[in-house]
Amino acid sequence: MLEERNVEVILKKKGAEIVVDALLQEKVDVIFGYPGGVVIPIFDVLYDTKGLEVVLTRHEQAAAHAADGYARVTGKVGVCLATSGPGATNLVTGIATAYLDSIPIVAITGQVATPILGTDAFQEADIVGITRPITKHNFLVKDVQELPSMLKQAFHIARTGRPGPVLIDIPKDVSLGVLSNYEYPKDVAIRSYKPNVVGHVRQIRKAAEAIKSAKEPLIYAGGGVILSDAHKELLELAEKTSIPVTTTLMGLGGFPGDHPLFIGMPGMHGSKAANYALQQTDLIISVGARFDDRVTGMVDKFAPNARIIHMDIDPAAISKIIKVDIPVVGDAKNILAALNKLVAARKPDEWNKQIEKWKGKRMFSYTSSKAEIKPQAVIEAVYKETKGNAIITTEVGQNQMWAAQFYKFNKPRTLVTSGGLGTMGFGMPAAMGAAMANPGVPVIDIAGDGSIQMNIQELATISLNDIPVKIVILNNGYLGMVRQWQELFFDKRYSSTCLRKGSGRCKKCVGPQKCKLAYIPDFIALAESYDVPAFRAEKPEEMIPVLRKGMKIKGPALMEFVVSEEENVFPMVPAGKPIDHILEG
Ligand SMILES: Cc1ncc(C[n+]2csc(CCOP(=O)(O)OP(=O)(O)O)c2C)c(N)n1
Repeated sequence: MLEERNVEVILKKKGAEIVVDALLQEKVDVIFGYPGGVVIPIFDVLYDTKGLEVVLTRHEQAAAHAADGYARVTGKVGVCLATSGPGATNLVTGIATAYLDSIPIVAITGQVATPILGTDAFQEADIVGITRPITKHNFLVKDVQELPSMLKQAFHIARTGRPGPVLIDIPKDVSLGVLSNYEYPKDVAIRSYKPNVVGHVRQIRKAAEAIKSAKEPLIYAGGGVILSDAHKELLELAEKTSIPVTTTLMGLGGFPGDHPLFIGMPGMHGSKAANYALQQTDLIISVGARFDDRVTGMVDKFAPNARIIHMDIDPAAISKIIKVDIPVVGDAKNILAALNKLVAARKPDEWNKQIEKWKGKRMFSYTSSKAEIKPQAVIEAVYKETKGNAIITTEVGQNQMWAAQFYKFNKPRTLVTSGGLGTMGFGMPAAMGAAMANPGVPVIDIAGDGSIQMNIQELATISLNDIPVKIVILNNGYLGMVRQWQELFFDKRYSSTCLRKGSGRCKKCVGPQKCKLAYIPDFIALAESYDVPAFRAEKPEEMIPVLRKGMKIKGPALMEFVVSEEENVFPMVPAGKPIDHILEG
């Protein structure tokens, strides 16, 4: 295998060669990066390395998101590479995004040479210091001797336990330094880092007993189910016990979205059924979910009647926000497999009937229109056209919530979204990573007109590398989600949320209906300038034809849907309120 990948077994290697050899040994097949003075040695080695593709993004933030998207859809470690100083700091948002969603990436940064470290040298930034709170671990390599071991540790830490981003900062003299007895370590032993993957048997038994005695149990699953590939075990538990399932935004796809036991996601824009069920249940079976405040609302009023079983790989997540009764620390797949053997079967009963009533015919609804394109209708159409066989990435805002509500995620790793950090500009670069990892699978970025502009330069990357990403822009002319909050809680004072020409200086926004200012940019002209085919739909009857045109294209395409400007995301629980205080629009 190694020969095939062009790895020469020689003992004497330069630091830069060691970095690339480590990538090959870790089975990395694509990295996303941007060059600069101190990383030229590494890019130079990559120049003629076979079996490892390098994608030049147009911004380092996009490189980090692309590595993240690649990791989310494959379960493998994504890799990005940037130069020192501004290159490294441009990675920060991408690293923090991966950190909050527990995504394994290794970020490699160049650094100024060790003798001038700490002197405010040209393009020097203390990236190890800057990223300490947003990485699972980070390394500054001070000597080429340490490089092989630190690279090995970086990959090991990123992918084991609760996954997360690891940064490795390599000064230029280390990349150029020579090691005469190089060997890539086979194993790592890191003192004080031993993630517990097998849940404690006694705790699992207690969980099984609690499930048996519960009258109104509810499964609450999060991103951990997807990260640990525990979806089959989760399905088995739910079907054996007939317990309804709610998944967080990060957990969507971890349980089939069209399954009768699925009751939607909970929280701020969650389904009524999920929120009412959480408020009434007497037992929450939490699997790899972390009780984010977008889910709990007011913590003191959250799930007042419930005992809580919390299965999580990270002991620090237990009782961090909500006090837990039965903690089970370990890998969700292992724990669920053990639990499934112990748990008693349960038939649907009054509780299931009650939940069916809350669920109603449709978990989410909207008023359709013949006059204007409704954003929700676009998402429904995307689901219909793809039959659910696509990877959906999102930007952040209303577009993200409508994608979560109106697209049914039936398989794990089909939704790629920035849940924890809520990073606008995430979707298109993440889609690049997802598409590179999954040739042949349609990858669609659902975008807002604000978010897409945060990394719009990546149209160049998808165009020049012919990465077949489809971009669906829901253009409402506004930073919609913020405008929604201004409408509901700030008396329609639309301060700095209109994206029209000249609007930045409007001190009194007259509102979307009356405003006659022109919209810029012209997304179609912009995409075409990057040689990306682009289509616009302005009326409902244009929606399906435009979608079909864009989807039919082999390479990348952009589809803009001019949607109704004042559409809001409902249901909505106002921030900080108990989750059964639901606004329905
Ligand atoms: C980098 C970043 N800056 C600011 C925000 C705050 N924010 C959340 S949603 C949103 C509006 C998004 O607007 P748009 O992309 O047009 O999407 P829409 O809500 O209209 O679908 C903003 C500004 C954010 N999440 N990320």
